Amino acid sequence: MTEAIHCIGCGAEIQTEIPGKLGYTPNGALEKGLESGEVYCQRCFRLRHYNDIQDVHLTDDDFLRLLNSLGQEEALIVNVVDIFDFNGSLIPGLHRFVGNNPVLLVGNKVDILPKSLKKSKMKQWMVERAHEAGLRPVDVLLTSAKKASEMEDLLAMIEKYREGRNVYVVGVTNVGKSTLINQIIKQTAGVQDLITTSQFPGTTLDKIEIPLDDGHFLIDTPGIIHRHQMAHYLGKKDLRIIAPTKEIKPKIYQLNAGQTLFLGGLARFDFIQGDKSSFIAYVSNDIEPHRTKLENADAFYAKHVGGLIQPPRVDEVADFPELIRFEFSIKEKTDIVFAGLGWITVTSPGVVAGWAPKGVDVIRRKALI
Ligand SMILES: Nc1nc2c(ncn2[C@@H]2O[C@H](COP(=O)(O)OP(=O)(O)OP(=O)(O)O)[C@@H](O)[C@H]2O)c(=O)[nH]1
Ligand SMILES: [Mg+2]
Repeated sequence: MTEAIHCIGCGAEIQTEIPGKLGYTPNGALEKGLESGEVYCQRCFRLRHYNDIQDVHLTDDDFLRLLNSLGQEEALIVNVVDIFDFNGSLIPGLHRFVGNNPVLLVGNKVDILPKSLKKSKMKQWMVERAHEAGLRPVDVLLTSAKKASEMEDLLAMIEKYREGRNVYVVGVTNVGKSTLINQIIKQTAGVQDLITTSQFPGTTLDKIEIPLDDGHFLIDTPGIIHRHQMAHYLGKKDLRIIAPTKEIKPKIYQLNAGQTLFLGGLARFDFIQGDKSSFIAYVSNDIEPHRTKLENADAFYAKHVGGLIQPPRVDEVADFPELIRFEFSIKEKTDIVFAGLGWITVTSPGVVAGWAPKGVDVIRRKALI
């Protein structure tokens, strides 16, 4: 039997039989790929050239099987999280899966956080949250895979902690694992954009092994998809809007009790009780907040969602879940986080409510900034 060929872009096993199924590659493309030494499947080809995503289904079981195998091997685990969506990008139970292997915690996408945020404070905050989740990272690093910042530090840390072992890069979908590995490949081998990346969840489909110079491997892995994240409920065009690509400009609002702030039509924030104070919205610059009276908010939403307040776009409103309300009593400076969308910082005591599409989490956390 010949050895299976895997797509260098997403890791899927290449097959030439069933179009539309995982790993499908037309015969001609396969031959060309074999000649050049880089075989890409049709899905990767479309994604890379036309930014067009073809849905395939990976189950959480596949992902858990992969995670389970991590504890059975001696390796360095690089856990990448999206610092814009920290809580949403922690893998539940990761500390149990990795066994005794060291974990290096990498907070990626630092380029979109406001510059006013001190890196040392951010790292400290990440360590605290990791400890709460039972994870004891050997070290913490902030990176921007997109801007290629801190790549030398990352490489040095990987070398320091891997001690001649394989390196597994793990994390939930869309945190930037593949983009990060592409930067490493670019720095060390000069090859650009080898692995397929995209703004859609579920890009990498199987392990991708990149040889290191001592015979070991740097391994990209598919990310688990968190169903409670906003990305799951939006169309492709809206996804582009909610994922911030540039440094977030915080928007400050002076609100009185009895006022409501809509984040596009995606989420809603009610200030129910408390003295007039400042509220700071940290969401993609492309999402426009709208202020209304709390007593009119239901009617306002029903009338304007898909129109004055978007996303969702008008043709997606019908499929968009209703907003569900979570109430919080605030004592200290707190962030109300809308999973995958961003957060609103509440600066003084009071009672507030956060609303998100049914299925999406709204949580509170100690203020980050
Ligand atoms: N702003 C910003 N965006 C980033 C950064 N790194 C990655 N991205 C973007 O995040 C999206 C997801 O990147 P990927 O590298 O495909 O993410 P992944 O973790 O490999 O995702 P899966 O393969 O689905 O598990 C892409 O649109 C990237 O351009 C970063 O440092 N900053
Ligand atoms: Mg990937």
